[in-house]
Amino acid sequence: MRDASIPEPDVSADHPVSEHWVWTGPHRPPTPRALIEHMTANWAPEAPSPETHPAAPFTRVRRERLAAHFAGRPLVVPTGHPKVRANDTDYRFRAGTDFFYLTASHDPDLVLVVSGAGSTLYVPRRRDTATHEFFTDARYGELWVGPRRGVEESAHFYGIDCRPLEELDKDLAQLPVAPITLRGVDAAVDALVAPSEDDAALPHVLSEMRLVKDEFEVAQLQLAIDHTVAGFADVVRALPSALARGERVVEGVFNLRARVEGNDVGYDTIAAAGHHATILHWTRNTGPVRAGDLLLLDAGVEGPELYTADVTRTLPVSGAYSPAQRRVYELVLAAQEAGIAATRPGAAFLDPHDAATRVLVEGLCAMDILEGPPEAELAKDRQLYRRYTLHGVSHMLGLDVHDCANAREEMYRTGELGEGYVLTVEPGLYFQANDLTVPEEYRGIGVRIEDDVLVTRDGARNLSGALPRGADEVEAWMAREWAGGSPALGL
Ligand SMILES: [Mn+2]
Repeated sequence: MRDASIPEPDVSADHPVSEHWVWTGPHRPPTPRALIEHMTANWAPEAPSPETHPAAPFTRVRRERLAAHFAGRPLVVPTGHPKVRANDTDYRFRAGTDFFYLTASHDPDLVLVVSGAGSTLYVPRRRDTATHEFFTDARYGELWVGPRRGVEESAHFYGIDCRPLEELDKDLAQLPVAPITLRGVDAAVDALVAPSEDDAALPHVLSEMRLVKDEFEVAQLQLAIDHTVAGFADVVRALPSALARGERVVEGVFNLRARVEGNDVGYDTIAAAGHHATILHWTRNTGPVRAGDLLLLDAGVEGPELYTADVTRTLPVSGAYSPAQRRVYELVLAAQEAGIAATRPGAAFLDPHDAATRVLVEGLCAMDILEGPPEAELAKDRQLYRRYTLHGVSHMLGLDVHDCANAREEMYRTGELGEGYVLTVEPGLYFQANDLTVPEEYRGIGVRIEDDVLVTRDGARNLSGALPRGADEVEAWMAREWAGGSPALGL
């Protein structure tokens, strides 16, 4: 049993000391001592949970590898705090990616210290039934926000030594060597630990470790992708409602699947109908969905362990591509096939991009949108095709949708692909509605096709291959979903 921590009356402020009243915080009215005593007594004891986190053996290996990289020098990795949405309401907390990679803990405010001697997770003390904050603190009190794992519970669940967060300050001051800190995540930690010239290396090393996905990560990515595939089918079934109510339906239906199956969406859903498809980050999703339009849906479920999918399909709202839509679609599909075929260990990261771009440029020349010949259009000092292709073809995928963003250039953009990397292959063509360089029949058409690809020992595996991709397959799949009849999500 924990001891009740009824605070002493606050004699430092302007409050009268009273044996009947307790001041529990600077902006709170006093609380009757009798009420505190009543609220902190006579609760049934908690049964300890025998559960351990399935990622615990993996996070241990990651921490050991990270410690070895820095020869055992202490490393401080915070997860950060909830972010304010407005006034006194916060967004739901989402753990810091690097911290989560090393701990699997979803809890806010924690700080991990990795060292050669072993790692320690600093966990805030609980505001449970033994404390007055249990009911006086709307932000942390467990009556308000539900139980949290404290020091003992976290140690068992995550398989790591834990200490009270309140001891972090003192423990850091006693380290024999100055630590290296992951900065920019937790302002309090940034202020607490003196800067080191080695701080800059830590984000690079963490991002580069995260390039290669272990077995747990690949399974979690596949899970997120499978739920995403189901979410795309949900959207197809909901298209009749979208015709009435617009893109909001598309976003809402996909995001429902994401919340039911996973943590959330991995990024804001892009539900872009008609010419909105030519706006790369159309996330307002306030427009209409019209018969005859294409719907570009770029969306990913972030799974329960925070790995996210990132998939795009461009669907004919009425169930069949028009001849002009189909020509653009099939060109983008051919580019994507070339990109996936170029994805293998030892290939340059940019090989899928270059392979897909070549196909797009050949097609744009054949459509008389580019003058040609393709070789001349591809020249580094020309690149006019970028008016229509707009973005790169690949990025790494994992805990972050644009994963491993702090990897050094030579390990990522100008580096090579390795076994265990997961990346997107997502060429697109975007013909703005007012683009006078494009034949009229193509104006306002935007097509992107995006899949999530695992680099294997001898090639690549399309983890999102279960979602139809060929134009005929997409049309047949939409017809099947509609024949199923039910707008319900099958949840
Ligand atoms: Mn993407």
